[in-house]
Amino acid sequence: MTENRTNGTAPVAAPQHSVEGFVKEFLRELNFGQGVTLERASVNDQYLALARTVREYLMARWLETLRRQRDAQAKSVAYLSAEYLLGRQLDNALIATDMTEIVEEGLASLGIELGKLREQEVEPGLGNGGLGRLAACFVDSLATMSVPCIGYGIRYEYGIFRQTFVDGWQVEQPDTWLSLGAPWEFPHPEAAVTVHFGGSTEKYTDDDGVERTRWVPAWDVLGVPYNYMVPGYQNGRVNTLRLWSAQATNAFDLAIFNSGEYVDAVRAQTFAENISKVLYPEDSTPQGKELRLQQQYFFVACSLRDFVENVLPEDFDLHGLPERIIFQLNDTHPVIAVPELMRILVDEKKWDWDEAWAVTRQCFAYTCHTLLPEALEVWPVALLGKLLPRHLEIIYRINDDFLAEVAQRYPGDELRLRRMSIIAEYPERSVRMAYLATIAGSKVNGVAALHSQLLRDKVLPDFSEYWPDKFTNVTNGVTPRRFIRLANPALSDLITDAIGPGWITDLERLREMEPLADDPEFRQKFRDVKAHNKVRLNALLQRRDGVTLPVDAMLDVMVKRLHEYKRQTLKVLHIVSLYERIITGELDPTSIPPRVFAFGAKAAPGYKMAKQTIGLINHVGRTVNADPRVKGALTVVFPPNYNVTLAETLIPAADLSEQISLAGKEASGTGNMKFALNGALTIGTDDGANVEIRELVGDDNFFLFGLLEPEVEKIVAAGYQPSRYYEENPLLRRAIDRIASGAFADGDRTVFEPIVSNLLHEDRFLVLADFQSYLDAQDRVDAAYRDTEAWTRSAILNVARSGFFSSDRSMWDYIDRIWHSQPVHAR
Ligand code: Z15
Repeated sequence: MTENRTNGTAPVAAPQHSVEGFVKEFLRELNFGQGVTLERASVNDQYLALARTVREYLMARWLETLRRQRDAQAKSVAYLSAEYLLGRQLDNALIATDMTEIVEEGLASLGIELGKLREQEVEPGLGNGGLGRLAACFVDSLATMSVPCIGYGIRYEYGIFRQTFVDGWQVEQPDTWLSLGAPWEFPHPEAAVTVHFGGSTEKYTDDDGVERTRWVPAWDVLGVPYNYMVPGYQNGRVNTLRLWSAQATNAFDLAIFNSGEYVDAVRAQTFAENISKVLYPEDSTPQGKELRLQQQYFFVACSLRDFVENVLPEDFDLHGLPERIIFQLNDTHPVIAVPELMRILVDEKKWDWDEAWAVTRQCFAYTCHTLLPEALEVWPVALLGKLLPRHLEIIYRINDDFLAEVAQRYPGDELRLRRMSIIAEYPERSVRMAYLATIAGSKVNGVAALHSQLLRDKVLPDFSEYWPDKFTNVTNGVTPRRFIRLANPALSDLITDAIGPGWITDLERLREMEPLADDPEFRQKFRDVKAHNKVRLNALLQRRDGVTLPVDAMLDVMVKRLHEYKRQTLKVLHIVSLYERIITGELDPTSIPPRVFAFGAKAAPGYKMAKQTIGLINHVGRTVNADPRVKGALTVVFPPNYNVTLAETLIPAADLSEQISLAGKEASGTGNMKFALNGALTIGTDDGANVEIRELVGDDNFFLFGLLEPEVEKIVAAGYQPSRYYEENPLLRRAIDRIASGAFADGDRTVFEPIVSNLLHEDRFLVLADFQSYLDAQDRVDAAYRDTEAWTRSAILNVARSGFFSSDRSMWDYIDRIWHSQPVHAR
């Protein structure tokens, strides 16, 4: 016990790294932490005690990491993200500490099954989709690479809603992820930060006779930091994720209490706490709600204050800020940090404007994640000015200075000034956050090669002409720890047996497997792994949803947020077409490889068309699954509430990965990478990171279809008419007619009428234009799948050639092209 004591500066020691050491600590946590004996402990007691035990193993590393980082005074990355889609923590902590076997054995000696306790954890779903999951992968990689990083974000009390289906239609339930205890978080109420809102600004003359502006806010809230461990993979390092929770300030309460309005005071508290209450469930379609702007400013103001006052040493000269920090803006959600830093430097530290701007513009870099115009955030000036009057003034000043510069470079080019202004005039006066981010950022990057190109050419052409060197690309990646090692233990063991364990932190080494693609024995083992993963998936779906799937079928998977541009409808048309051809006797069901079509998708609760599509998938599924004429040949499954946890079992079992967005619309995609790395072949368009996947794995090992981006542009410019395709393609017509006939809605033609008429008369994302090409590609899939050996060879090559898509590589690229920071290694 004495070696666990500390004199206050030396870090604590971890419990003994042995079965006995673990069991002792676990029982101590059960008795003293949970207050129960082993025989009375519920599964939740056991899970909480286990989580607390595992985190003790990380604690010494965490404290040591923080100490070393302070000593090194290295440049840190502050990742500013409104979302972190973390997934379950227990398993990741176990692989990071290499404790899985010890824990399994230790628990077994107490009659407890580790698997049971794993299942007990509710994942923190503090994100919507790709953008939030990317943030989680990035902080994992930085910890594993020993790069100093703090992830800043919001501790939503309710994460992404839990999706249920009632009669096949999506119904949302609140995500009460905190209700059974939160063993992974460390609240620090004593370190709370005050954030101000509203009010007005006023001019005054300071002691040196300088004219200045100050903000006189109207109300404030407290930000309480909750720290989470971000363990590196078996490298003794633990970084920090700091999520902010909103609370009422005492002063705020007191004022109202003093007026005797008890009920108002309590209401005021709820008002403050609303700020971190719930994650906005829109992915790629911002809602422009005042509460959302409050959330954004809230977490950004807390984070800047925290970094400047707590992370940096006392008396740090902020002129040196760019040597110590880069704030990476994950999309425009945290861009209000730019005027906030200016406000701190100019109003609080009393710097000159130009001096402050010179520092500020070195401290930020901006990642754009979209090409959809409707996804680019704009805030009405009226709203922003009401909530953050001083920030609006600062934005105006930034804009005036910038436009003056542009006017100098392009004299008389009035139109250009209007195009490049941060302030849009129509349809209402508003702040274009992407422009502010681009002007303030030292760098601007897209998230895949094609996306970065289109960002330069289509979204920000004036800016890329003005600052050609500001623009760069960093192709996204995914963490191989969670998405291979943890999600696919069978494949991980097979790979490690073949090439050793180095691939887990150096994913390009998967290349060493390439020759094994030609080894029949290895191919058999690879197929055994897939088969095993399908059995595992089936067991999960049986437990979770009570469904049973055929195990010998091709597993064809489309999992991602429901969005029209992603074109789940195209997949439905494929299924309906096959179904229709079989029941009309045109297609012999035994002539095609049996397929299971799996979907996973949440729709934003207010997104009507997306919810219709969910209803359609479920109704088609119900009809197809109940029809004896296609039994065994076609099966549709749509487990509700697709999340990180389900992805971890679903993706390793997949044979075919559906990445079928309209070319030029999906910025990158990251699910596409997870599938390739787990040995699924992709059927996909020339879009986002699909382009790079295809280049790497090779044309023969990828099913490409659909229009290319420039062709899409041409067709749209010429006036796209979807009904033409309907009239000219009998297969397409038959599939659409079948839906229109009410065949999937008990004969009711009205139910899916909105989808049908949207396809025929609008079809913004050219589903009908790509239909035939998609069907042809699916025929190639069937043909390829029949040649088992060739298919397996392709699958192995997909794994071996996808090492580029590690988020470790993405992080090296950020360091290289954007951050110029250095790892801090042990000692
Ligand atoms: C989101 O998840 C993405 C973009 C957004 O603009 C928003 Cl608000 C949310 C996704 C992209 O759609 C996807 O293509 C990309 O892979 C992901 O971000 C991570 O960059």
